[in-house]
Amino acid sequence: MKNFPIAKSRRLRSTPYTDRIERQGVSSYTVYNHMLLPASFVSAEVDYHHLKEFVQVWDVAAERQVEISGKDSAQLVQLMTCRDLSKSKVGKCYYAPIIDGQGNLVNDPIINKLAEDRWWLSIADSDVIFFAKGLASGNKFDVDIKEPDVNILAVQGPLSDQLMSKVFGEKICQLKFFNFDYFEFKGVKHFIARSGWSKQGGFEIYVENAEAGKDLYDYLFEAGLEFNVKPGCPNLIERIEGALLSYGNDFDNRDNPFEANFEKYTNLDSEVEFLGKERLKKIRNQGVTRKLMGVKIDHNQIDMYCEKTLFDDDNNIVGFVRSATYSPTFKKVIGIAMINKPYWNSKNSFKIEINEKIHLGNICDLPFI
Ligand code: THG
Repeated sequence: MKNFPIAKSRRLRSTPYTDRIERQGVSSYTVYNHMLLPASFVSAEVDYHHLKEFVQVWDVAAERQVEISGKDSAQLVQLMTCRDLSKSKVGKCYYAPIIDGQGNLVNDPIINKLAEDRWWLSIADSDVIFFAKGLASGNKFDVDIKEPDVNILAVQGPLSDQLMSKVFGEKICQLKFFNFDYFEFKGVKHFIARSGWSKQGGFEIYVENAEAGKDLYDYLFEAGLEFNVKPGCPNLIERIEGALLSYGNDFDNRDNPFEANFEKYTNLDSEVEFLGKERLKKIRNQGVTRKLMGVKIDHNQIDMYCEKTLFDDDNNIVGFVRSATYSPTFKKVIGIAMINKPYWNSKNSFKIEINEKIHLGNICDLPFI
């Protein structure tokens, strides 16, 4: 299928770093939260090998923040997620599914607890702010809800501790996974978490002052020369291998948290109140009839513009591939698929049509690596 350039406008928002990544050679964009999100620089495969060996700086400003503050903020945040936040602590980040009244998924943000009455929901690609405002109005909550101008820079890759300690000082190496703290660069304090949408390790800098952020961006490349730093972005190959899920690709509002393997973040036995709780208890008791699993396909190329159906030998539907890519590590196509229960045994094989030809594959557990 032919690719087309994307027509920019005010509605398709740029980031404070857009002119920089364009100078550095961004080669494709995707759209995320109505904002430009880089999708490749050299190529997904070249970017992938570099990410696994060195360190990259990513413009992930499209991971927007929904700030919820005020007297009833903790109650509203808890109402939106099936993860029990009653023992949550300031300074910690919580990966937490957002659920609607039907028990279906709305988003999968990282929830950052800034204070007992101030939260940032670092959202995936759906309009959580209107969901939050609707719930606040309907419940007459005393809260303030806004999208602050926060533009995240992620530093990802095995050399990220070395680069970050050179810029922010040794202390940053003590920061634990999914914790945040404030670190200074040129007199400006930045909110930094040890997190990021790769399995290679790293940090996310929640830049609140765009001018200071651009200065920091440039310095990361200057200081990173000795570590072979390059511009990068969330990498399709790396994130599928590590099974980092993507709302809108792997799961969406048709799916519940059990189907999306979010049991770990679904707490139905505590006292906290959230949307869809009774529905989710029913689903848990009945058990789900499909869930996300891995697939490996004996082929070297796949385009994913829509779900692709998997069939067994009798042409029964096995499931649907939702994300896939060629993996240079496995030397075949790997993907994340919604698999029907009769086929959960990971030895099952299937047929799939790619570019009018039938290929064979088999089901496997996630993650791949
Ligand atoms: N960072 C920030 N905001 C984000 C993302 C991010 N918003 C959008 C999107 N990514 C949200 N989705 C995810 C998905 C997975 C993870 C983080 C955000 C993730 N998962 C860890 C894993 O699967 O290994 C587990 C985390 C845990 O168990 O606590 O990191 O990347 N700011």
